[in-house]
Amino acid sequence: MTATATHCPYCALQCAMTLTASGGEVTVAPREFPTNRGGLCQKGWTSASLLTTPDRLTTPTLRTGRTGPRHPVGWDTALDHVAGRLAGIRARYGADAVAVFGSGGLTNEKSYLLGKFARVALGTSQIDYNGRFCMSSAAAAGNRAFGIDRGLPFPVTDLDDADVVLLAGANVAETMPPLLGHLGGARLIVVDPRESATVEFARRNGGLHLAPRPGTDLALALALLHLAVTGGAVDRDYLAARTDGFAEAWRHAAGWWPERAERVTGVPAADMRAAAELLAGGPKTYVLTGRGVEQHAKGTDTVSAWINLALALGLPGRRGSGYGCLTGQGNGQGGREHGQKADQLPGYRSIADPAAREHVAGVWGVPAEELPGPGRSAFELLDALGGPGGPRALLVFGSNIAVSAPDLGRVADRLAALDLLVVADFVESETAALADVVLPVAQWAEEDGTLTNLEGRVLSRRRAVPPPPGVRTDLDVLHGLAVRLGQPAERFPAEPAAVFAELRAASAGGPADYAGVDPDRLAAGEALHWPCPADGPAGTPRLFLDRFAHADGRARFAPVEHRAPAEATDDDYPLIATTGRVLQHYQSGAQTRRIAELAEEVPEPFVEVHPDTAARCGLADGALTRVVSRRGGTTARVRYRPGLRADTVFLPFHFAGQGAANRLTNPALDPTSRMPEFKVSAVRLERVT
Ligand SMILES: Nc1nc2c(c(=O)[nH]1)N[C@H]1C(S)=C(S)[C@@H](COP(=O)(O)OP(=O)(O)OC[C@H]3O[C@@H](n4cnc5c(=O)[nH]c(N)nc54)[C@H](O)[C@@H]3O)O[C@H]1N2
Ligand SMILES: Nc1nc2c(c(=O)[nH]1)N[C@H]1C(S)=C(S)[C@@H](COP(=O)(O)OP(=O)(O)OC[C@H]3O[C@@H](n4cnc5c(=O)[nH]c(N)nc54)[C@H](O)[C@@H]3O)O[C@H]1N2
Ligand code: SF4
Ligand SMILES: [Mo]
Repeated sequence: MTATATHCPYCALQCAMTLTASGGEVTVAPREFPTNRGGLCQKGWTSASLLTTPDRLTTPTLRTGRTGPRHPVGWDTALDHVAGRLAGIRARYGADAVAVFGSGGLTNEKSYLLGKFARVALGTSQIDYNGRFCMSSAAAAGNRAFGIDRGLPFPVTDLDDADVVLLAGANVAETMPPLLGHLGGARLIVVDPRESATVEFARRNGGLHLAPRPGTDLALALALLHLAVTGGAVDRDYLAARTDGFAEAWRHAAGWWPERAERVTGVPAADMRAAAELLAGGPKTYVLTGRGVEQHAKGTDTVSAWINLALALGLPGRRGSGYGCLTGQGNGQGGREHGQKADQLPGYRSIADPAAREHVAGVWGVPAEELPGPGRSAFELLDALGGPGGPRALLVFGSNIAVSAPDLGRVADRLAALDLLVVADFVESETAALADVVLPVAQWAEEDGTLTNLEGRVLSRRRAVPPPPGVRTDLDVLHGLAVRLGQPAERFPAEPAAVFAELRAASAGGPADYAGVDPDRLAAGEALHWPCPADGPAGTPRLFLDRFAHADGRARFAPVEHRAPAEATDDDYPLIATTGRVLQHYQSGAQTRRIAELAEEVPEPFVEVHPDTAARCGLADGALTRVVSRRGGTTARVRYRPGLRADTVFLPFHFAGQGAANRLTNPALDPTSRMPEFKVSAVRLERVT
């Protein structure tokens, strides 16, 4: 029996657990750690059962034609085939004809090597990742306001002492349950069109629920800023000492008195006043945002509006208060720092910055002028596949885009237009099912690696069991392909420790500096939060206490104005569909739909509908309905939800096929972050007979 201290495979809270392997079985036990304090959610508890799932992939498979079944082949055959096809497509159409899609679920080492593989071994600019669908709006708004993007600029345990916490578009009771252990002492203000599990939790502690119409948070945040100003809650000394741009931001908020915002958002002005009063009282106050405010065609400006409110109240950079964005995927934070984003090089450097290119090219041993420039963002990349001037081959690592991308009908057409689709996964995801080549890779408990949690703290995940025979790691796959594409073997190490050493050098001096993240100190469990420069102190648990990260050290208000969602309701599509998560399932469901205990609890697609709305549509609780948008339809079972706005329905996006919520969703993109509008689609409900 061996016990291994590690962390959960799923979300950004990265709860600590001990895995015990004994006779082919692996058991999970929670482990004491500041973020989870010995707690785990149901997904964490059941996570080990995926290690022995009966449909685990263990043999590479490929087909030579564009259709027909794939056949099992040896690794050499599979990698030779992929490398040969990639080289051929590149020779014929140019390097940008090959594209790569990565993931915030990958370890830091994988994210780093994937970005290097794309830029150096493939020479392509066409790489982006699923984090574009996840936190890119908060990242853009954070960079704009603070000059840096770290989800929480303070440790989670700081929340323990909070008096008031505003949670906008975050349902942490289902998406990070152990986080509630840090919120029990605070009055919560939850902003969500639904009476979510988090709202129920908030109510037990005298909290408030503001339920805006989806896509109207920007107006709500402007109104709360308006009330902060008219109520005298603005911290004028802080504004003068630490910020710029308040006057411009106020010019917009001045027009958003509460009664006007009530007409747009549906939130009673009295509730806004109650929230403003709570926020003004504090004194230990936090504003936290999640995907509910980000996944909009104006997500960046919406997050900026919430940051503006936090700045006006003087919260960021003050001990015991702050603004933070709740990162989503296991390595959602690290995954956006090491170069798998279209515009980025390791260390959170810009690929357009000549000095950054010189530094990273130096570490990689290639001429800087050979590095490609910025590529397309995730949806734009998917939308270009197989089209004129678009990529003709796609490699996917750690994402199930056939379920999780917006407007799935359109994405399916693009995937079908490719000459070559290669997917590395450990199960036959819906995306793998479409692939020409599927490469079976190791899972989280079968390999070593580091991740960076929602607090910017770097953690070690450890190998607890060997992968099944025949399975390779993602790093092995990248190594094998790079060598076949003519790269020197030592340039693409397959050992996580060697990759991490290189990552530290590549990140040195960048905003996300990992140079001082010493593996021995990590292994000893030391709390190392980036930036962690080689010669500096041991990491930075709290940012902004003295200065913000802009060159002048000051934070910036963003002059943002409300605007309507990209798509309007009308007589044919009278309701708004919004989408999100349930406790039992993770993302596209590729993992959790295979875990019996979770699949039994939430076995099938459903749509939450207010009983009055359901009655108007002639739909009983439990009836099947077809939810139809201007792009497509999905079939789901009606669940009465009295605590939901009557103009809104909610669908989880964890299901595939006819029940996939993303058949409905609108790929309207935020102009800055290029985040799609997952949270607002105009729909109608039809009866299914
Ligand atoms: N169980 C579970 N946990 C997860 C995940 C998972 O798939 N399952 N995924 C992880 C990942 S990658 C992420 S990104 C996080 C996401 O974590 P959250 O952001 O908490 O998740 P969501 O359910 O997408 O959205 C949160 C809430 O936003 C609300 N909402 C919808 N539209 C609007 C709107 O216009 N305004 C406002 N204010 N709210 C709105 C929804 O009703 C929902 O309750 O969760 C992480 N944890
Ligand atoms: N409608 C709607 N759509 C959404 C969202 C929403 O709120 N509403 N949220 C968006 C958000 S925030 C996110 S983060 C995305 C997530 O959506 P996806 O990117 O699809 O994420 P997962 O379902 O986690 O897919 C991970 C896949 O990679 C595999 N995998 C896991 N770990 C590894 C690994 O280390 N290596 C390899 N090679 N494979 C691995 C898993 O088995 C699975 O098949 O969905 C987005 N889509
Ligand atoms: S909250 Fe997140 S990290 Fe913790 S056990 Fe659940 S899924 Fe895993
Ligand atoms: Mo996410």
